[in-house]
Amino acid sequence: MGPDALRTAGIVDALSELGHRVEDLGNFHAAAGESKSHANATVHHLASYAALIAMLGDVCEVSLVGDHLPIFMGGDHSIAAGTLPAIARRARREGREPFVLWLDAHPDLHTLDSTKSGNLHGTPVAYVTGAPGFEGAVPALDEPIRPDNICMMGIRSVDPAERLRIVETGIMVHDMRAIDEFGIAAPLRSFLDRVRAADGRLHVSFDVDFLDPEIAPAVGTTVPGGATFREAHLVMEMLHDSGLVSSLDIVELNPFLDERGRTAKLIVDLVASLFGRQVLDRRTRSY
Ligand code: HAR
Ligand code: MN
Ligand code: MN
Repeated sequence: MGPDALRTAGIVDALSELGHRVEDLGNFHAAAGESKSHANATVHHLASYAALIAMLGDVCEVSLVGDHLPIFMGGDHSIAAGTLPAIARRARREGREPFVLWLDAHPDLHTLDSTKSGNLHGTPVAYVTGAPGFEGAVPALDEPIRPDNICMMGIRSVDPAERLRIVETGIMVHDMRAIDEFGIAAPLRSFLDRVRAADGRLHVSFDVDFLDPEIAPAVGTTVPGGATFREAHLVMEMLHDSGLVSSLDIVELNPFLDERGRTAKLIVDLVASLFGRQVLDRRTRSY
């Protein structure tokens, strides 16, 4: 229901008003398939996860054409296990490196073996970076995304196995403590400088629980102490100014948990900031 809530909250009009031509390809569903068991018995919906990844491989081929900037609206963060490999394929066809800005309370770095909840939306980053244990269970990756090319922000809920993977892989993680101390602009600017220097193709994966639940209650896994209204808008405004973003996921919005659509409305406003809505017509400049 997340995508329909964003439509109702006016995502198409908001983007059109900014001068973009918007094409809504509608909803896609993965065939549920036979159930698939795993040695880790907590893992559930594995067949649907595998089907989702395969289905998104095809959908992404259709939407990652020309200079289109696709917005993949979930659903939960499992969709990133399908969008990221497709984006990486497209980047490499152009001779470029894929880069990912991961905005989330969680690093989603569990493997099928390490997850304790069995919730597969906690695993996409492990899968796309080529962590072991996915072989045979889900479609094989052509080529993993380099952990060096991933920057995470807003992180504040990390399980022990994920902590280890962060150390092992060297993924850049700006947790909320770092953002409190240094602000959100400096680490974002330094990541964007790296993407620009590498002529990288940048994908933004936006989990609604990146935001503080006081302003965005409509998520299943609320974690207090998230990004504020202005921190989130600033990220989006800086991303727009950078001109580097090529694709976007919006995930984990659960309208059943919303309060009169206010989370959906906030997300639409944030997407509008990413697509060029400004307070004043401000030239990009540094101070
Ligand atoms: N780490 C937790 C688990 O594995 C929660 C991860 C899934 N929730 C998310 N992901 N919202 O961003 O159960
Ligand atoms: Mn997530
Ligand atoms: Mn999350």
